[in-house]
Amino acid sequence: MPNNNLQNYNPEFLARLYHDMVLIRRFEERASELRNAGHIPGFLHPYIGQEAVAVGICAALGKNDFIASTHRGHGHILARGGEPKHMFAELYARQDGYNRAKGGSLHIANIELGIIGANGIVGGGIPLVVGAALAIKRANEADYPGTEKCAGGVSVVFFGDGASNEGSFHESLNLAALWKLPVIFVCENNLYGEFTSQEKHQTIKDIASRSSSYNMTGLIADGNDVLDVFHVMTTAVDNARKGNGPTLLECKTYRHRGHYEGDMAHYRPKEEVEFWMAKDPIDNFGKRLMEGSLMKKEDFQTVEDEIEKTLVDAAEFAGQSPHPDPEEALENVFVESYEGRALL
Ligand SMILES: Cc1ncc(C[n+]2csc(CCOP(=O)(O)OP(=O)(O)O)c2C)c(N)n1
Repeated sequence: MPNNNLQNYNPEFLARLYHDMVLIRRFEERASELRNAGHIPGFLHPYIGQEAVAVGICAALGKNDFIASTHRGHGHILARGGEPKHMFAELYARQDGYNRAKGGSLHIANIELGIIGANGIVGGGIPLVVGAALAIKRANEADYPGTEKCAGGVSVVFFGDGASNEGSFHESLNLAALWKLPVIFVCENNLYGEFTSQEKHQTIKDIASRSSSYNMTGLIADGNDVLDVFHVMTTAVDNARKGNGPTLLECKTYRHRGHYEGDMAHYRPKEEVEFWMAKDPIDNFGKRLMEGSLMKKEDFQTVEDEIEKTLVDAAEFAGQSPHPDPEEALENVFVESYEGRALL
């Protein structure tokens, strides 16, 4: 069983974790610049500060697994293998975006990568992964045609502390526990739901404690320590794959920026921000890799240079991608007919 000790891991794996966290951070910084330069319409919800969660969780997943994401989802998609060029194209609302401009920043989905959708509806992804987990369970039991491809998989949802107050959260945990589904509910507790601090929107400190209402395993990880997240997630994934049912995994973390791009986040005390900035997941993991002689000073620059090139190329690709044809607007839109009449 892996743990938090660097020496227990393959150096390439550790370097990959570091790389992926830096990729997410630089992607988000560049997205913010591109939005301010007028290339990206709509809201952006930066993931900066929470990178260790997406990377640690996705590193414990395999090909047959599913994730669902949130309005703050770029990090999840990148950690699951999303390509920056198709992500920027989606953010630019262009044809080469993952969803041909129909999703935008908040709704990227890609079934090939096992991403069943990011979601602008807070808590919206939680019931979706319960459905995916039911398909996995049926596939494992081989009694339901069409589900073979997801056999052996697990289903994972990311959501925030705010979402853990919603009905969809409680209903989903209840059903997943009752049916012993292979789901991991990953709560990224960044201490704020929009502009409201956790103590002003719920009475509990540990959201993982809500697992006890559903007779479900609850675990807590240091969400700013990528190895701790990976280690705790591995336990949850093993349990789900063995048929032992779901886990509520709370990752304690912090977003460095405001709720969305442009929010100055004046509602946060200075000391709190300083405390969490000192726990920066990338700086601290980089220091550990240096101290453990797993990366040298020049290796960090190589990572930065490679990512810079990827992002410059990706933004250029997005800028050159055509705008979608208005004729396509109603493609992929499904509406039930009413008394035999199509509604569209
Ligand atoms: C159902 C629903 N209610 C309200 C909103 C408006 N809203 C957008 S983000 C957000 C806060 C979500 O907080 P949290 O779940 O903690 O996620 P975080 O933003 O911290 O990542 C709210 C209330 C929404 N998008 N959907």
